[in-house]
Amino acid sequence: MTEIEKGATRAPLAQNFDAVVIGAGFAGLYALVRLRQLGLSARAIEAGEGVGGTWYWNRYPGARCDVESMQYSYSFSEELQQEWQWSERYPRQEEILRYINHVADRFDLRRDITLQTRVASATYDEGSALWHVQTDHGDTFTARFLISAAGCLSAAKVPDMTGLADFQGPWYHTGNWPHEKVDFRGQRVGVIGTGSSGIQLIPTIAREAKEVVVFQRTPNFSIPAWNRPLADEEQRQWKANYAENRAKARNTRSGILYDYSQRATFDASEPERQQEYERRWQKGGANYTHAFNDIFSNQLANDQAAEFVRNKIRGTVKDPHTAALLAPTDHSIGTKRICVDTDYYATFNLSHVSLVDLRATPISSIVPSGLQTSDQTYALDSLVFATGYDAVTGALDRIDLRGRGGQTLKAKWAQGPRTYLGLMVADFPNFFIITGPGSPSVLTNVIMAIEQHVDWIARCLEHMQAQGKTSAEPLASAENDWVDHVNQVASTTLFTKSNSWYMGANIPGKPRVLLPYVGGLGNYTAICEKVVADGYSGIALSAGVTQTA
Ligand code: NA7
Repeated sequence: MTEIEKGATRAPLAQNFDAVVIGAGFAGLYALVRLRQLGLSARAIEAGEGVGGTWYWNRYPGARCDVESMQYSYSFSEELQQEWQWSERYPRQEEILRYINHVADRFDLRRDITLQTRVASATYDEGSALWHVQTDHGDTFTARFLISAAGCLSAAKVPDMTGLADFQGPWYHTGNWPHEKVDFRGQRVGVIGTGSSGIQLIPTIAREAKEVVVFQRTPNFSIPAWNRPLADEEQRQWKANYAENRAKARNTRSGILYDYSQRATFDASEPERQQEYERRWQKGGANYTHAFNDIFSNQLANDQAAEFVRNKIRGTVKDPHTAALLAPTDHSIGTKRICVDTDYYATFNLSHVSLVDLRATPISSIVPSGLQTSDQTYALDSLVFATGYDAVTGALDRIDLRGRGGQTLKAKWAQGPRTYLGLMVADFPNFFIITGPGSPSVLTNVIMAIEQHVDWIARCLEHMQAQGKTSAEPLASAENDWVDHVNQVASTTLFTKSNSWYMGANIPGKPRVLLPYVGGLGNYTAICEKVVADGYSGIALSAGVTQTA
């Protein structure tokens, strides 16, 4: 089968594979590479018209990765990492999408991908020990293994707002942006949301639009990117030491080679602290939050790092009232995803850009001519929702996914996700999740996390092949222990105190749980390795159509 099968008019397919992979972003593509190496047949099912996942959909003006180009790329192929040339310190969405398309071609992956198709349901059949997968095209696939590469930030969330259907102008969500250029020239544009996406988009749109009104519920901390072209010499140096650099990165907390300080905040004098914050501010990027080693665990330490940024905001934004609104005081720095920007705060000095504080004057409704808050109606030609995602669990929640006894994953996770290592779920045999809840996922350079997960899954499947096993399923006790461990580590940090999407707090009714594992990628990898060394401890490996005890 080939990519030609994409498109709304094709006939439904029915076929058996060793593995069905949900999604063809970074995770899905690498899963295909590894499954093919094992000699397994596999099919990735992808909703987009092209590969790329999050980077296929997130085409909004200013979209850029907040991990540097030389690190935000696959490490599994030395040839690939040597041959690809990045152009800027932080990669633009277009460049990342070009890269991922290059990977799909280079490794001849397209023949195993069905595009423009969504997995609607996946049901484990205990009789045959196979997964039955149905798509929105009426395809029926069976597979022994079901691998989710559905992504952590792929279920875009447009808030329920009365009147949106009657809005006269166009509206957009950053996570589902049109493929053709949106022309904002001469327009009055309303932007709702000031997370990473809004913070990247607002300065970019402001260069074009006649007027930009930013509707802010919660301000976020943002560090300048100081983005710049990547010098040939800098790339050459990276590439000369790529293998070594990647190995080091994999052992860090976030899978990124940062300058992680070993010093506690109050071991430094006040002038030393200020000097260190300033040095990192001038360097730019999320590395700022590693200025001292206790920023995520000690409230007073965090307050120091946060106050430095608030002072920068006050020093940049000329109107004191706007500056005060932009300076976050409701959460600790880093406990909501730190943003990395180009000219974000300075954009509010432009006369055609204004900020509306939704805490003081909440949105009442969208009206045909614009947006109404509790005190005013704003006339707008177009609206942008930079309102984020049902993160980490949202993409899987949208699939009718059923394990033993017809139990849905949604029901199992009703009080919060339960996994073993963030990778597997009890009562869902042979189901693997790449960067699932309870794994480091969104707290890392996600490509490093993806590679670690896919490699682990591939080794598990290889082990099963060698041992003549056909079923892998975590023990309920192992899952319980892992969930307890994830929550225990979370409780030692400041993350659990913030109303962030890391905590599911942006989705009404979502259980309040720290979704990623905060123990760090290096430590997490060591735990996964120990599980392997102990003969896949916590996992029942069996042959035939047997049930776990
Ligand atoms: P985020 O970080 O979830 O930001 C969403 C923003 O939208 C945030 O400021 C929200 O305010 C705001 N929001 C959400 N719903 C509403 C409603 N109903 N009314 C007003 N404002 C709202 O999503 P992003 O796309 O920016 O970034 C996601 C990740 O992608 C990012 O962390 C990077 O990892 C890449 P709130 O804070 O909830 O008050």
